[in-house]
Amino acid sequence: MGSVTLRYFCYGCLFTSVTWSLVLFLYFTLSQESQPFRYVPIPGGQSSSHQQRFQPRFTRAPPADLPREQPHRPAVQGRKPVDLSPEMGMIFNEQDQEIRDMGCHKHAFNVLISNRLGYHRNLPNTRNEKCKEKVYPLALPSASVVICFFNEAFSALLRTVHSVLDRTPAHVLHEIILVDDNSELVDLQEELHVYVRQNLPGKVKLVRNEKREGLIRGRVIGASHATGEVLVFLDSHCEVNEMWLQPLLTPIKEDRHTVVCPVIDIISADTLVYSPSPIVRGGFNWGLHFKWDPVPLSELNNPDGAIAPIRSPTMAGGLFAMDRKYFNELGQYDSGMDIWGGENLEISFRIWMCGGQLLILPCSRVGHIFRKRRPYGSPGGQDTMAHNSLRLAHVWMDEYKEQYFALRPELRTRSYGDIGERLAVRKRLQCHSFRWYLDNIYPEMQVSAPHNKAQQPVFVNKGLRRPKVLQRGRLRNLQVDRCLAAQGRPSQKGSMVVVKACDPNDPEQEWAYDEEYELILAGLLCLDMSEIRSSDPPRLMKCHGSGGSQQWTLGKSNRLYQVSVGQCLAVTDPLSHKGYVAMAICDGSQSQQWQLEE
Ligand code: UD2
Ligand code: MN
Repeated sequence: MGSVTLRYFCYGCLFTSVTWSLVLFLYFTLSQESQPFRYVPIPGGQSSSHQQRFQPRFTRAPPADLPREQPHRPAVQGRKPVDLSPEMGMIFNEQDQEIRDMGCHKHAFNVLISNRLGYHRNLPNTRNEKCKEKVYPLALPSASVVICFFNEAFSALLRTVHSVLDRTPAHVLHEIILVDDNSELVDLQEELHVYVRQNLPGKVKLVRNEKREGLIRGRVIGASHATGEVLVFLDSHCEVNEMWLQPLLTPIKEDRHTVVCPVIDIISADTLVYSPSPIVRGGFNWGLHFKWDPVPLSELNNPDGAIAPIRSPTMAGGLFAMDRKYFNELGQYDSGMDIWGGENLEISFRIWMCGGQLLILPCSRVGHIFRKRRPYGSPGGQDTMAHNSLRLAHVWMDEYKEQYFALRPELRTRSYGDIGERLAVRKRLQCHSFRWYLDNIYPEMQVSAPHNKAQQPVFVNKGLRRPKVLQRGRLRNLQVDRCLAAQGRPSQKGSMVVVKACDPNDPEQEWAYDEEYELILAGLLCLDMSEIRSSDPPRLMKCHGSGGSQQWTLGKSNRLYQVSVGQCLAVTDPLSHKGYVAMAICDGSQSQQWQLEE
């Protein structure tokens, strides 16, 4: 599982550098482009809008305009797109808490916010301005969108589907194929069936696997039901942005051996905030983990500059479009691969080595909820990433598989099933060698002597700048008249915080509140709230700069609201000298009143 953690770490690090202020700026100021097609609304739906931003209200009764949801079944939501507001994360009662905690456990993202957002929301326009000037052919190949899912949160899945219906011109959208990979959540199955029948007739097809196949065979099954000219694969927790499909279909129309990916924008798992990704391209390391790389200058050196297609050595895996017949000719996927992992590198190597090309289209943007952990395992508990990587190493990497084995010597003798059919694909297509791929497509890849250490992923954009401090001082609790400080040393990672007698001369009591809504103690560590267990107390952790668990709003109301858990910081037992604090449902009580004073 170590390898799996690394993979997620890669994602996390890439995105930490997207500054919160930029996100907010983009989110709240940029206007939307006109929409070429809208899904025809079904009359009678409720609508909701959220005008009040950054002034959370702290009553126990939710504001009337906040969409309510039932624990397991989000109400059929309004058809009018809503805006995300920070108060959507607030917890008003035990039911909210339960939805949030269950959602975190089952889906590893904030289902409370997802449900309140509903199935239609406005997204910030994250495309480069120059994209608006691009003209795409009216006649484009028709697309079958394939979405394979296992135990997906209903609202996230439906938002994925509706975002496609809302933002895709009808004439290019042939169909949407939903492949239920034998999900175990009963209400998901039943509700979805009813919802598709009642609200999504026509273009949306629902297929259910009789047993869990995993996303790789799942996608092949989805593709086998498709009849459009181009297959477009999406994860089940995405939101497509304006004009997402035309930039993808155009290069395929020009050359059907071109496989294309959108830029994958970031939807925060904690807050559901949609923010732009930097333009990067796909690579990998010798542990066979996908990673993002900076785009080499040679790629940016063309007349179209920032919006030109970028040749990418690999794809992230979840979001891409490919001519359907070409997908079949090229050998679909390796059906000996299970559940999750490795198929993205396998198809990337295959595309390049067997005569195709893989491009990222900066003018196509699709958001994806990046989770910090995968909320599901494999049926037999196996490490499917290792199994799948072994298969791809043995089929495609020739002598370079030694680079992998140098890092994973325990896998040298591990069995990986029959790869005869895959070797036959390679032979049939007369593919290049892996050496050719490295020399021509990924010359940046360092080939290390087998005894060298693992290559560390490249973290683009990391540590570009420190956010500006807005306010400094001690954080005094108004009820107990004591100040927030580390329980141990302020430099000790993981230390809890407590309230102590205020001392204006003690630098260890000085907090900085910055434009990214972080609270930094003594210039060292950030106040952080576990995203998985909201019952844990907040702790001091290394600042990660990506909001969520380290994002606090400190308004005029004196409440210290944690956006990621939707709760307020409170002194737990005001009469005790121990000074413990914890997160609690925001109730406006004295124990939740804080002042940052210089
Ligand atoms: C990334 C890819 C994902 C896939 C994976 C490697 C992106 C944005 N995502 O991981 O598409 O290429 O790397 O394998 O590039 N699912 C099933 N059955 C299963 C397990 C998962 O249908 O047994 C579905 C799942 O509901 C989701 C999709 O497969 O819609 C991808 O799974 P994920 O979101 O857990 O993978 P992710 O984004 O971490
Ligand atoms: Mn995903």
